[in-house]
Amino acid sequence: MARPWRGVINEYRDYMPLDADVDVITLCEGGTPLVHARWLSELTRGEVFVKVEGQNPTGSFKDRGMTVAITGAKADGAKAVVCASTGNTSASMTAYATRADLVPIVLVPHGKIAAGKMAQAIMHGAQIIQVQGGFDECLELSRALAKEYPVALVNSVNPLRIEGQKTASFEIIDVLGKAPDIHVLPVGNAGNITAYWKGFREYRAAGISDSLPKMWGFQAAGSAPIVEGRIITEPDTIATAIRIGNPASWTLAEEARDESGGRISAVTDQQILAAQRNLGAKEGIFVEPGSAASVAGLVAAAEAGEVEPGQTITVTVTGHGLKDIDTPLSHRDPIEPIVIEFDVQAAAKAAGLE
Ligand code: AN7
Repeated sequence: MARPWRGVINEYRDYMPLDADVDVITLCEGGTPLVHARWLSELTRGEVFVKVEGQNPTGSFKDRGMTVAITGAKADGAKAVVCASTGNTSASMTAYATRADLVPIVLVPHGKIAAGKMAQAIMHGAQIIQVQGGFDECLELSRALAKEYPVALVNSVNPLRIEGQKTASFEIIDVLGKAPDIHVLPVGNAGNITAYWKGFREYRAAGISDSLPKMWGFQAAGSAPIVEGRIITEPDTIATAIRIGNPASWTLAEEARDESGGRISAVTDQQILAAQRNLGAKEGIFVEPGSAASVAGLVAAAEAGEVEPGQTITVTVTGHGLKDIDTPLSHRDPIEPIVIEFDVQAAAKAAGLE
């Protein structure tokens, strides 16, 4: 019998800055599928694989970092934890905090987080504070609370978050047997691009892989501070997960881009919505809008002739589509329901079989 997956701390223990006897707080996160993508492979004339992070316990990649951050906070004797969030961090943090008996305090932008993510934090028993402002203001408040009160900050400015999230790179190399030529992902607060780059470098330093990918990051056009080289004070995009105007890991993201010979570019909301639809309809993978930014970026680059043929490309899709069903449904033609009587012929007719 195959042994069960034990979560990213236990699977990658040698790469974790934790004491050997630490009490590991885990939901068995990680070990997510790397799915071959036919449509994207044809489009790029390469081999494209999608890293489906929506398969994590709370439906996003945040769980990889949260297991480490919460394990660390608990070991340090914390009683309460705080985070700012566009939604997924709060869903993840509240789940792990409750397992560790820590009080979760969550600051989110008022009216700007997807209903599914809000439901998660509520069901995990959090105190949710809605701030009149965006993510950047929420992060500023969270930092201040952690500085002045006995609460531990678990946003990705906490280095333990990065240590956990880097394991996605390990998994990609473990499955492919090599590093990809290009790795593509969405960029918001820029913790994840920083973490992937760290993971790819650590595996090469350990001699497990012998090359490094180019890091390609994509921001939403209305919230693209790194692309534009300036803080965006009123970021705007339907992809609320990455609606961030002043990323905490801005410089580290630029380093990942420049050291790898990669790029960070912008994609429009229309491109994001189209990529989300196509990934669902052509590959069978339903992701949230923020996650589709990576796919939208790869599609745009391929269509512009910017992808050399014959490359191995991995694309992270960061969160599950079910977290936000309102955005994609409200941006497509209304679906007329077909209602029939209890009758085989009526069903056959409605299904277009006769
Ligand atoms: C689905 O939950 O910032 O560049 O507070 O939820 O590492 O910030 C979420 C970010 C991409 C961007 N995709 O990652 C939060 C939050 C999804 C996300 C990102 C987020 P980073």
